[in-house]
Amino acid sequence: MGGYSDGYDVVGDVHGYSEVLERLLAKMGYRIVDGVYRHPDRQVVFVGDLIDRGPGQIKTVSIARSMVEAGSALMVMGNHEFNAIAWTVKNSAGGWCRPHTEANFGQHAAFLAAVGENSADHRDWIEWFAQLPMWLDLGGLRVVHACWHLPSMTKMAALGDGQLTPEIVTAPKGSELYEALEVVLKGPEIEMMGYTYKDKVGICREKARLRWWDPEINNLANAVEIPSGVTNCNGGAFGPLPEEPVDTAVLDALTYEVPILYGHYWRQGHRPVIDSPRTACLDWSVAGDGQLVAYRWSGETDLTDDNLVAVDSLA
Ligand SMILES: [Mn+2]
Repeated sequence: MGGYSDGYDVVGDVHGYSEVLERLLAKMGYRIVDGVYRHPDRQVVFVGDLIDRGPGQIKTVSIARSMVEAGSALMVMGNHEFNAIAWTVKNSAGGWCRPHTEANFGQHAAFLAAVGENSADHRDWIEWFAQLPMWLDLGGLRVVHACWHLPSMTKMAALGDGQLTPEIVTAPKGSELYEALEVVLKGPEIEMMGYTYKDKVGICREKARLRWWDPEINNLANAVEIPSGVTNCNGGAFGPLPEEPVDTAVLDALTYEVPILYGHYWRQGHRPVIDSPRTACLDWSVAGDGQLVAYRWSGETDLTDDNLVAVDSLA
């Protein structure tokens, strides 16, 4: 087996679009040898969210798993793999860790239908998801599904050294452990200092997504991402937010000394671009007629747009 000395090809959220994944792997020079996609001197890293939404659920996870087992890929857990696990686990109150609501079922229906809920195959895939690392520190490169956030990672690592544990899966909503998992797999949010907005399903939000990937953030106005076209919770125009300094504890938790690659954020646009020389999102909405994107990293300390490779979802 090769030494993969030339670097990592980090692949964004696939969400069951196996045919698009196969086109991306082929474009990067991966070929099927003994039933497994391989490259003579590079290795894939999946950022998580292989499942839900698309037409090739089992094909997608089978491609990734065969590559991981053969050593031609690594993978971190996405929030969709975590939710798939939590869907099958009861909490101490007797309910499901991932509540079986209509909305949650809708998000997970394509995978459940493809695998057969409660089948032996279903149990086998859940076991495989459960042993995935929640982040990978590859020396000169860090890979995580949503956010590289040291305080949250430290809390979880104290239990499982970067692996999921039953305590983390069953942690009650609002607990420190629950919040730590949310930050790493779904991304951090911060309070808007009394400002509110109504989200697309009509829920009043007092927190907004933190633009953690931007090393320049320093005030409320530039630190949060607000969906376009929202109103405040009284129905009036939202914002503008004040340029008030953000809590230094929020900023101190972020780190940019090594490039960080992640998915999760449903970026859109004709051409993928990096967020900064140390941060790049690889989720370009393949499930929304967007693109499947990889970053081809070969040891550089500053990321560049030139190393992004994309294939269209519709082709
Ligand atoms: Mn995703």
